[in-house]
Amino acid sequence: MRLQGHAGRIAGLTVVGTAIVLPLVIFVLGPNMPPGNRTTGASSQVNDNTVLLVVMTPFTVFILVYLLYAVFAFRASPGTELRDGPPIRGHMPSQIAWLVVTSAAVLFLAIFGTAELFASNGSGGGEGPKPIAKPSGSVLPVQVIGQQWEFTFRYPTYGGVETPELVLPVDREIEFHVTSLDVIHSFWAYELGVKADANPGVDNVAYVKATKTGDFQIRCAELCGLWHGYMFDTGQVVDNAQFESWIAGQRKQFTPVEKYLPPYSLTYHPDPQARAG
Ligand SMILES: [Cu+2]
Repeated sequence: MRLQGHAGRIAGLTVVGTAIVLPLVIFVLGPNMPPGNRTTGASSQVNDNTVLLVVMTPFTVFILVYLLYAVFAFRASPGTELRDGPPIRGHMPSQIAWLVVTSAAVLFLAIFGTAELFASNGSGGGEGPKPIAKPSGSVLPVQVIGQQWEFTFRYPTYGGVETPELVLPVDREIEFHVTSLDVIHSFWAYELGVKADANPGVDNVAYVKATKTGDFQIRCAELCGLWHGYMFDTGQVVDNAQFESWIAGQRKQFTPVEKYLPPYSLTYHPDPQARAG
């Protein structure tokens, strides 16, 4: 068979394969992609992951079709003498097509990815101390402090109270300020779609807005010493009234220790002399 015959069949099989796989990717795989749809950031990550999958589906199908086609169509029948095929010295139409198609895909993803970073106020990975993509409107700042081997949380709007629990109000834009007191940690709240580095001396800002109430997992995602694996917790997203009563209770409970806390600050520098005793 002539080369064009093979190319036509491979192209046809790729189109048919893509038409079958694409709806499965969009309607079955896409909605089940991590990290779910409990926050605006998480939903946006699911959308972006789905778009990435949709763009790569035709390429993946093409490669698999090509591989399988080659395995079956170009198989030497038993007993034939093995010889090289005729040499191929360039094929301008396919070279140009490949360059145009892959460049278009990569450029689209670069532009789409950049636009999405702004649309969802960062990727949930922390944008450093001076975020360039900010939500409009008011935010509730919540500080996340990593230390060997637990997270604590400070609420500057509520007198800088520090608590070992993370409770967030639903439908409010949260501005996490993630930092560390000792080594490098990583604040990972899977269901919120947030995974932000917690580095000593650094204020790492990440935004999130929970759209559903419920529990979420908190883990340290940076190997930070002996009890790193012990550094996990469960956080809660609750409605506004529950949040207000919870934070009032925390302020009451922690008032006696408040005088020992340093004033609220975006970073803390523990005094090693004092720590050494
Ligand atoms: Cu840690």
